[in-house]
Amino acid sequence: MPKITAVPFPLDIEVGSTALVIIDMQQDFVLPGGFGEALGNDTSLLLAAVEPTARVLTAARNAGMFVVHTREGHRPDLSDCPPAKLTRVGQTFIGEKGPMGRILVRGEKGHEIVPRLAPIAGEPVIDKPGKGAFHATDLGQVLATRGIKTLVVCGVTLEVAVHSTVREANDRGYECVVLRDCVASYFPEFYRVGLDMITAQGALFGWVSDSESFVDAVD
Ligand code: TIU
Repeated sequence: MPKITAVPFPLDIEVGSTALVIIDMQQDFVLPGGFGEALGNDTSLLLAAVEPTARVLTAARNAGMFVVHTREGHRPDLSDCPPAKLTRVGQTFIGEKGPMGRILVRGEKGHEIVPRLAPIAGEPVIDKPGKGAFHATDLGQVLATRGIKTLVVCGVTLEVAVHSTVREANDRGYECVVLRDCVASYFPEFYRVGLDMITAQGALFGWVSDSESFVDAVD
């Protein structure tokens, strides 16, 4: 069984019971003109995660590993967007028109996954209204159907959707490995501390590894 080098200790990852989960690598977060920039962030910080994730995606596909993509966004009528999310601190960016279409709305350009990481046939795309990928989605069912026990997690942002998903997954009994160069944050200190919080106290939420170790493990 392949073993992946990781912090705080190496982990066995059986290809057949492991899924690569790529969280919210959408234009709305990673490119200017979307939700991330509307919130006042420098989106260029997130682009660093795209190429390492592309290498991991290729290795996973070559190994025959199950791949799942997620997207954060809402129905065009915003009926699945809680008022508390829509109007947080007086901000009403969600549903507004921007250069990539209506922000965080399904079917709009900004909602799409960046072309470099585009899903292919056989890779489920989980549309989620929240930050965590299990909340109000069928991700648990999709993973259970495949007998998945371990999640290798990439995506953005680390402290928001990635952390929410890893915490949800950990409570559901999955072992989660976050690849440090395949996640990113708009805030360098959140990136550093966000990774530490996953592995602290003996992998309380999961493990942290990197793209090269993943590719080596499944090669
Ligand atoms: N704002 C921020 O850092 N992230 C989000 O709102 N969503 C995700 O992380 N996907």
